Amino acid sequence: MPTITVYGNDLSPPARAVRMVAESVGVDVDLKRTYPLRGECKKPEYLKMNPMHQIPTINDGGFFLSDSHAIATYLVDKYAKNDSLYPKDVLKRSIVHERLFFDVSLYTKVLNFVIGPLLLKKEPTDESRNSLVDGLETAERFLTASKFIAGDSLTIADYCLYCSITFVDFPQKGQIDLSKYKSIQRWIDLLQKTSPLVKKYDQFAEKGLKIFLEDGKY
Ligand SMILES: N[C@@H](CCC(=O)N[C@@H](CS)C(=O)NCC(=O)O)C(=O)O
Repeated sequence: MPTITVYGNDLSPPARAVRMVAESVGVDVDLKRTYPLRGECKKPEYLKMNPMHQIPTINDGGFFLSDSHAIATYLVDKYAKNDSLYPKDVLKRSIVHERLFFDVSLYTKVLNFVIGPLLLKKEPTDESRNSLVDGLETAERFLTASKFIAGDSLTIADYCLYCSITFVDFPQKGQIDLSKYKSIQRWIDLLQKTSPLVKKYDQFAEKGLKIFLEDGKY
């Protein structure tokens, strides 16, 4: 089985999404636990691998790649036995891209809403709440129109957006009630019921949260 190194940690949604895609396409992951809040991504040796100083980053036999969405597409293109997670059909692939780019902006909103207040122990600002609600309403519209986030079948965009969206309610329960978004909730339930990988990585997230709450490691 091919093995790649992933620089990430158990709590980070984009790092989990990358590990889920790797496992889906039969790639083993050697996880090097890395915590940006500890300054680990700003060390010169890390900046050489990823000038954007973020997790996840992968090393695949000396090839370094960052950004979970770029990594997810690379892993399927390089290692998957079929194209179901990332269709080759131009129209279907374009919709996957659209949703992946949407995830980039949504995850920024999630981080602003969740992590800042969690670290600073302050209530989230109205601005960060409104911006996230707007993103969730968009996701709700996507999921009202189709069973999965980018159409009728599971794609890498589901893994990425699942990790981002469930993080809204994860470190601090009840800040935003996801259950009021009926289509998002239906999709979360579907993924949790049908994907053993989703269940497995939800448990890693719980483990990562415990480490964060005990040691502030993120
Ligand atoms: N667009 C990036 C976002 C990655 C990201 O925001 N990672 C956070 C942790 S979850 C990080 O490393 N932050 C440190 C920093 O930005 O300096 C991706 O999808 O990989």
